[in-house]
Amino acid sequence: MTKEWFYQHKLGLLALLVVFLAIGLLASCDRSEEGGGAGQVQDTGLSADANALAQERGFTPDDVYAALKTYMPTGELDPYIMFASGGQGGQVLVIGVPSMRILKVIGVFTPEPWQGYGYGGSSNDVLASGFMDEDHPLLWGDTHHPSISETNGEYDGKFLFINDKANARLAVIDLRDFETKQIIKNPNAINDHGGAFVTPNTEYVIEGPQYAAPIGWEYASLDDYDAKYRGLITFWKFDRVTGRVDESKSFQIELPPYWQDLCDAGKGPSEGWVFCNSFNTELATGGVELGNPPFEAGTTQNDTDYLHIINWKAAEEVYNAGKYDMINGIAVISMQTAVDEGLLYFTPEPKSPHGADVTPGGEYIVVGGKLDPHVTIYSFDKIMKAIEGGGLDTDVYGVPVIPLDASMEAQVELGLGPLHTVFDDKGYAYTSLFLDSAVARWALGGPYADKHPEEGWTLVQKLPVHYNIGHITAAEGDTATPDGLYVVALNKWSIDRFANVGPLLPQNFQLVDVSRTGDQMKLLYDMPIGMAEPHYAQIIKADKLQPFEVYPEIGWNPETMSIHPNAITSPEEARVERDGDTVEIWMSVIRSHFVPERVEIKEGDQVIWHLTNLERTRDATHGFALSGYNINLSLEPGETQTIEFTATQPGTYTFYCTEFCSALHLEMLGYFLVEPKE
Ligand code: RUQ
Ligand code: CUA
Repeated sequence: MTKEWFYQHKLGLLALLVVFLAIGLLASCDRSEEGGGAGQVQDTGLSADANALAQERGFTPDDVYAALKTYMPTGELDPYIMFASGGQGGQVLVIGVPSMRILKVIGVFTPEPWQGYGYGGSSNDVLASGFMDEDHPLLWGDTHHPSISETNGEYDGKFLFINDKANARLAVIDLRDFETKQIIKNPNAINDHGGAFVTPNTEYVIEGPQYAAPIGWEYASLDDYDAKYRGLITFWKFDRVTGRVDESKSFQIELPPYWQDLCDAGKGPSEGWVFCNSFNTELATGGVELGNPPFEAGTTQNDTDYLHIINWKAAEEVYNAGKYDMINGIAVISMQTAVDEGLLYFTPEPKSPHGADVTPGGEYIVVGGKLDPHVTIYSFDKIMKAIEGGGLDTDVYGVPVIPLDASMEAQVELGLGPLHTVFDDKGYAYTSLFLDSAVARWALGGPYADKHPEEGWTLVQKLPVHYNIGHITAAEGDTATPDGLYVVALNKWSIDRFANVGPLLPQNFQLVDVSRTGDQMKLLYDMPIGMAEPHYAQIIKADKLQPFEVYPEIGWNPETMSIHPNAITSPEEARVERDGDTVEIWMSVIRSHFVPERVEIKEGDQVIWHLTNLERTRDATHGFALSGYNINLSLEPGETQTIEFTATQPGTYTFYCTEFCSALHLEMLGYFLVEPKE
């Protein structure tokens, strides 16, 4: 039996094992009732120990199935990798699926000492590029929606994008080293939500808006809400070669001050279009303390809000034709131009909607109305026919509105609080039901109807989850060809699922097995997230990721992804040079010493310190912590970093390696002596 054979038949083998075990459990129950011993359990293929343990812990066959599905023996790697937002922690979590082991926390909007992110090296520049301005640093973010770069509508595993809802920022992570390379502060928006998500070939990374504000968030009284407040969707042009967003080729479209929410990009027949929910078509401005209805009541008066239907390919042409205004350094297509050029349409959507998700083939858009027990399915084809038919009425801002009966394909009643929908390879959709605390599996119709035994547009199963599910994600779920083995429920509350750790509880990711059809969804695993509240996540096949094992060459600068001009390649090149008040240090770092080990300077000196990790061995990372100066680097094999500071504090300081890199790691240190001025 070769290893390959085993892997190909792993699922079958697992199923067999479970059947055997179930029979074994039943048989051994019978035996114990008969007073028989456990002597024959070897027949199950499991050891007597394993069988006894399952019995001792009272495992059902489902428990054993779940355990076998999620267990990874040492050295075996997860077939999927999940990138989850780190919520108000501002980071991205990297998690193996199905084991649900946390593999990494990527520092994005918040400094992350473990990676030396924001403590002296080039990552300081990355963080600083996302500040409001020099005097107003932003040292955290609220990450919501990670988005893996795509080629032809499939995750390509090259880049990851994520938004910061709190400050309207976008981050670019390079998946060659899983490090944040760029943060952009949106020059015209102060918060965002419906992003990041990408067009099918990552031409653009889209940042949708949330709470309306004047463009450029200039002061305006809420009495002028209708006239001065606006929504704003941004199309960030992504350059794969530089691995950066090119702000000079990006543009925005002004939208009415409805609160645009989640968006998704069309694909296949709907490629070139973007679909965004909205709520607060009531234009409520709050003020419960003044006797106005609170926002939660004011924004939920209307039975329907507007699904925004935006033609980004046409918008790109309008932008290329120069029909925009430059506002705060970026091109903004006005609402009037958007209407005149046929870039923007609405269709009603019930009621206070949240998620808008395009089916894998791009034929339909599924919308979950938080206050409506249905999901509403729109046909892109019908939308196009209605637009071509013309004669549409408009909303108060002059945007054409396609009547619901002209755009809708179907509605499926699922239960309370439908939010987000993801898809599998069997023609099913999975919708999170926040109020019901359940995952609804339902059968798609149209071209998907012959993939499953059920009738199209029908509810198939509701699986309870724990508790208050927000987002839901599926293996390769946002691609044109989802995998359909696993779904993860991203639950907001965990209540009683884990040991009490005080009044602030972890969130709960629940892994669900969706490999079988019909009502056979099964809960497999509970994973506590004790570091903020993740929103969305995406799951990619692990073999699509090809990160570096060590940096390609000694002297690699992760910021530029090229050789650092101040890299050195051997300890012999290490040195200290003084030029007036400026002291420049070229330091080598290798097990288990720094060269030089003594750095002696004078109070007030300007210090420029280049450090190169000369290691070529995988995992031979060294840290560099400098006491008293808030400096802490992580130097991965081959990496070069530069830190710059003024030696304002005289005294005797130490620098040392923070990674236990060798038996003589504790000896990996040096003295930094700052001689006081007279
Ligand atoms: S949100 S729970 Cu994506 Cu920010 Cu829906
Ligand atoms: Cu290098 Cu410890």
